[in-house]
Amino acid sequence: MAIHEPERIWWKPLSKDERWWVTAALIWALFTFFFMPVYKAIGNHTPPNETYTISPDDFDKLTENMVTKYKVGEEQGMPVVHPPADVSDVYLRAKMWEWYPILQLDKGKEYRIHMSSMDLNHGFSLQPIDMNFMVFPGYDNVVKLTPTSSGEFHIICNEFCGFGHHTMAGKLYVKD
Ligand SMILES: [Cu+2]
Repeated sequence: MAIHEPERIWWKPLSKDERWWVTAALIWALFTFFFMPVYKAIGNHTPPNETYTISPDDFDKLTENMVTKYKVGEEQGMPVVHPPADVSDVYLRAKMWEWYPILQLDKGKEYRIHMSSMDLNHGFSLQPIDMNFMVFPGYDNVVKLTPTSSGEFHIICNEFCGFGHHTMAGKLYVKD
């Protein structure tokens, strides 16, 4: 038993202010809850829902195949790949701790960017426009993307993936 016994009435009727805030919070929570599926349908930047299972080896082969065919240059040992006009499927391989290869895309053209990981979960984060997707081993996630501005973009990993996580930075070029 406490030295000073607490007051027995622990619940008091809500004051007018409290009632107002609880009501406002409830309305907001319900609104966001029901708006989620609506925004999934009408929003134009919802996450991809095209996914396949693929072994890391097979994905690696597809990536290497693309690199061999469409390589146009190299930056510090990292190939730069520019797929021709009739090719829209491109591959981006994530592994500890690199994004491979450097993709060079054309502005206004629609691409299907396949992403997969060779080891563990990574996070694709395109900067500075802040587009984010999870990249998983064993899955090929297809992101449909049409670049609307040209320039140099950076891909960082936003899912902690070990000692070299902070060095896991890639590049993406968009040409006019
Ligand atoms: Cu990573």
